Amino acid sequence: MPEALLALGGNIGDVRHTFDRAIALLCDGGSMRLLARSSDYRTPPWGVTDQPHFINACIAVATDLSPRALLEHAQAVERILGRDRARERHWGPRAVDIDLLAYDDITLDEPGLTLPHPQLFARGFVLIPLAEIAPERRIGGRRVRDALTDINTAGIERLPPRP
Ligand code: A4P
Ligand code: MG
Repeated sequence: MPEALLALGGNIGDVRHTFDRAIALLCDGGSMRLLARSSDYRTPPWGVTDQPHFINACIAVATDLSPRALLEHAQAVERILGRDRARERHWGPRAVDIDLLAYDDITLDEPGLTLPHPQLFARGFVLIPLAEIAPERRIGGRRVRDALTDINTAGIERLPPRP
């Protein structure tokens, strides 16, 4: 079955609880199965810096959804959990953002879906949790663990598991 890597981020509400709900909704026992979940990380806001810190995490899933269907499923889960794109700023605060980082070794550049995710290697808040669950994975020819050495990871803090 194909494998996909997803990134979760948010900075409104009880984000860690929202992640639990997001993962339960994404992997509902049907077309997606959870293979791995990183720790949650507290990360300084990137892009727009005058906003609360984010929580970020990554998951690996096995799925028989196509990449497009997976993205639509993830966007439906965002909406269920209160995300309203029409009312947010680009890079601004949100309850939960779910990005598709990679889907097997598929390369795609279509309206609304680019794979691998174009910003993947620029963002410590994505690469650090990803390196926890898939350090040896090569994406677009680069090994995740190696990509970590090129980026700024200042201020990113791994959170202990919740009780
Ligand atoms: N899209 C294309 N390819 C993909 C893909 N592989 N995965 C399209 C997901 N989406 C993809 O995304 C914009 C459009 O990208 C979608 O319509 C989708 O079809 P969006 O989530 O609606 O918009 P956005 O999130 O405001 O923009 P963008 O560029 O995705 O922003 P980010 O990267 O999500 O930035 N700082 C920290 N520390 N942690 C964060 O998580 N997140 C942001 C938001 C800013 N700063 C942050 C964090
Ligand atoms: Mg996004």
